[in-house]
Amino acid sequence: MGNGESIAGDQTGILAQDPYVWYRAFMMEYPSGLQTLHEFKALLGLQGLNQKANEHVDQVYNTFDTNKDGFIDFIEFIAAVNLVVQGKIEQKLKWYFKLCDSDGNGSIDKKELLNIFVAVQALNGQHTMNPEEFVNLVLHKADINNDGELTLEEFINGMEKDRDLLEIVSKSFDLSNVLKIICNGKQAGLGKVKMKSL
Ligand SMILES: [Ca+2]
Ligand SMILES: [Ca+2]
Ligand SMILES: [Ca+2]
Repeated sequence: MGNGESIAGDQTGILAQDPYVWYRAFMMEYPSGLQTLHEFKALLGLQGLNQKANEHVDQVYNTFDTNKDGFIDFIEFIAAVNLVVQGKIEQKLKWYFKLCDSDGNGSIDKKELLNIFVAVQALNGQHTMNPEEFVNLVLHKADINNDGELTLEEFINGMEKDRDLLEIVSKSFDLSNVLKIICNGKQAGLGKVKMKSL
């Protein structure tokens, strides 16, 4: 009985489906087996964003596109689903870190944290917390050496030590809504079938 799964433990319904269900949904929506950045944005209703917001959405897309060929294929999609839905906390935290560290220098500064927080909120269509507040809280609790940046170690240790912080960060970076939209498609009949089992 690990307690590592409790964060995603309240996810039921579509997100608890086995990979075959995800596979069918993905292939129905993307018969070529590939999803482009354009489709990703169209599906989530993210056209016409300003340049900055656009860049952050690209960044989220790029973390899904692990082989960097410009498409999200089914394997990458399932990897993202597994991580977001069933991943162990440490895996998720590493992924969040990667997501935040947009210049890839191995630490997250205030601006990076702020940008990605705003981007993920936009993707999820939810605004649960003031971005400034969020960033200050995370830095206040996790920036052990007080240099205004978080290393991977500080980030992970900070979350592991503080359950409340972990919960806030997990909720804030939770992309399961995005995955739900991707898999339910726009008006897909498949989505309706699944709703019954919720
Ligand atoms: Ca790819
Ligand atoms: Ca950085
Ligand atoms: Ca630091």
